[in-house]
Amino acid sequence: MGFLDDAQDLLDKGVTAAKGAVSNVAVEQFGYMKAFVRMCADGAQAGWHEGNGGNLSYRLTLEEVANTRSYFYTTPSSWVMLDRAFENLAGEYFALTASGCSMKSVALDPKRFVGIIEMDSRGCAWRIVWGFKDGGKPTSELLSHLECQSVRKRVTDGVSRVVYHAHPTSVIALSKIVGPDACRLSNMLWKAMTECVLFFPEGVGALATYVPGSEELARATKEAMEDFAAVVWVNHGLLSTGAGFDEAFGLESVIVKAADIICASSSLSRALGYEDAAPYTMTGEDVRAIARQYNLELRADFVED
Ligand code: 2HA
Ligand code: ZN
Repeated sequence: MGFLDDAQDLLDKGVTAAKGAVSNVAVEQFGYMKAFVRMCADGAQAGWHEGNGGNLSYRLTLEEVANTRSYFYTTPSSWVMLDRAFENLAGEYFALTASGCSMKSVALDPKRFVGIIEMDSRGCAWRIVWGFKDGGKPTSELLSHLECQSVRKRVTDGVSRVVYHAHPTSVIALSKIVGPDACRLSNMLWKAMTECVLFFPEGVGALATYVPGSEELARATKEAMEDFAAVVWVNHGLLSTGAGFDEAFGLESVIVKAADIICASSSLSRALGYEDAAPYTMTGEDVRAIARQYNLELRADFVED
């Protein structure tokens, strides 16, 4: 190789390295990616993500895609076919946590533990355009995320962008007692504290025990998400959705707090020898009164007195 060839080679490598270095920094500096990474850390800090439990997805806005595009891989991964088409997700881009990653590690190396996928023009295949460095791939619950993203996008006229899944102890404990009964679960949560009906007047869905990551779980979740912004997976955890990161995390936090209160008050009442688990708990009328005052669309047929 002559001097000129060597020089060109160095130049090519330098340009590639420089672009890589810039892109590493840049995508992580975008507001949506910072918020994504912070939410993973917040969930881990809250104790909702033992081991590699939980996952997060975010549907990028057109502006975010335009700003991020120059940092996408020159050669994206090959397309991965899905079993069905998600027509209303055609051409969308999603940031997702990586399969097997621990939420507490996401902030340490976002380009490894987060990736961005592009959906093809028919919504029936995806490919990696950024992140998932060192051979990573999207969360094992990718199908559930796509089903939720698709339904929530439709029922909220495009407003919903975040799907968050965590394993909060009290919610899983409560799910063992209540089971897959959305009406009973919603009543218990609404009546645990006044904040609940303000956050989820439509109630919370509840699904039976399914194999994590399975098509059956994704399909059942899709049906529940037609009616509810949050769904409990019995014996497994909780999914919350929202327009932005704060909204989805806020919804998750309110449900977890209500479940904490139910667990705490029932064990306190037992310890004190009370017959009733919570003699002063809210009534159906208390729930209706809050909904009336704040003009909320309460799922009135659910409310039990
Ligand atoms: O391990 O939470 O539901 C990730 C999960 C699967
Ligand atoms: Zn899980």
